[in-house]
Amino acid sequence: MTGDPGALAKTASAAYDAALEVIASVEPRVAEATRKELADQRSSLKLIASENYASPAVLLTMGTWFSDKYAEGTVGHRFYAACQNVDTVEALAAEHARELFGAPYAYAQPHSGIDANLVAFWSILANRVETPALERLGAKNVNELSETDWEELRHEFGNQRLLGMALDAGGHLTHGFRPNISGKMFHQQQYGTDPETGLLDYDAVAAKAREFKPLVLVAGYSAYPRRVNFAKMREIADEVGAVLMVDMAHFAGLVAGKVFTGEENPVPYAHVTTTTTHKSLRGPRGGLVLAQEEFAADVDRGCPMVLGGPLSHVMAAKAVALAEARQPAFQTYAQNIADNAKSLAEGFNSRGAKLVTGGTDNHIVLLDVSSYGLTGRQAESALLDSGVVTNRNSVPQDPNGAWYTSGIRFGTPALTTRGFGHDEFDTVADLVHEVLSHTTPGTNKAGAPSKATYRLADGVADRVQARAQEMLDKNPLYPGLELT
Ligand code: DSN
Repeated sequence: MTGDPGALAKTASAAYDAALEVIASVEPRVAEATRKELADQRSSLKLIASENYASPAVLLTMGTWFSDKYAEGTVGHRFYAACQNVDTVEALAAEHARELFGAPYAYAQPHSGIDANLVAFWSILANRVETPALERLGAKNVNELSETDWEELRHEFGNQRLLGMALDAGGHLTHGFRPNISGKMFHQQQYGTDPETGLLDYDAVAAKAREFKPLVLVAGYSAYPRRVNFAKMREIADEVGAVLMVDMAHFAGLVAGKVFTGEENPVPYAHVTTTTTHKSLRGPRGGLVLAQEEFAADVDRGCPMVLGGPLSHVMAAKAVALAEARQPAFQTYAQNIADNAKSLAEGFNSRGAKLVTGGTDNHIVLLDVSSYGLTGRQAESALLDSGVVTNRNSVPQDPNGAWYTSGIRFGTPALTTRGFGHDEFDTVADLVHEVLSHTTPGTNKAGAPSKATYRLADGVADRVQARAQEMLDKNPLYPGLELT
């Protein structure tokens, strides 16, 4: 950010006051909930690994008349008139993304991570299935296909294979999980992690890929607390003739901030890379696709192939956030995210807690709460009672399944934005340990053991909240932003 932070905070305060007054004149309950959301976020320890706090500049950019504009198509090639200003912001978002990540091509339209992944899947299918089939059938595009040809093409689309990381190993549901469309549109198989270490076993991934021969090999995770070697994943993809797609939604901030470099930076190795823009990247809620030139034209067909009209106000905010991420200060922020995750993991380890893989080298710490005799659901609720906001998560081969789970996932991006460092994260580990070691499983109405109910010893929530508040007060959210 350039300019005097104090003066900018004052200006932002006036802007939000004015906005809330205008909103309240129509629906005061929305204005009230908006105020309350800020107060709630300010007074809790936000440790959800996929959340962050975007800057006032990013937030304010989303609240404009760009929201009113339709702009299906691509920059300079729209299905609607008068898109000159949308062209400006979309081109800026794409330019910042290309420069920041060193990608040949960037597409800023996806509304979310799942949309970005859908765009990527369809671009890969178009590039590797549709185009060769059209050539073989002597057609320029699908409109020239006969009914029989079209049937054949549909069959080819429907018979493609995808290999992704299993959900309970830390993968994401869009990486081929059965209840997600990715698990229905592809024949899918999953790779897991080593049962002893919890770490990715590249030889096992390679063996599975040789046997399954997927069209798409997906790398990336939402709950794996370790770095991935993308050079090795590309080698596996090349050996079996697969396209390497990397979903870096969780760790895009660590790539942008040059914490993940060399073989840990997916962008040069993946054919197509997807991300969200609101997690460690600290932008607006949205998605982004980066691609090698070979896939650019197919990614560009994302809207209207699988996306509705672009959210121009969000693309404008992506441009602002990506500009922020290109500042040197973002590299310091990204390094702090990773250092703080280590501090949190050490804090847990020194208190005897059990971590999946034993630690972390990214922004995630995955705590196995079975060592406290709890399910993830019980632990998540007891922590929330104490002002600690986390989410429950499966651990590898989780005996409690994806609903109750045995894990709690912690992430450091949000509190790092607030200014937390080593000592604060050690205290966070202490507070979590205090809550969990004073929580006992409850019973259901029939008196049988329950995976959901729990009892938190008296006084613990208040004690933990008071200690958390001290740290929160010292590290204010949006310093200087005061609503009247
Ligand atoms: N909701 C995101 C996360 O928490 O990881 C992924 O969908």
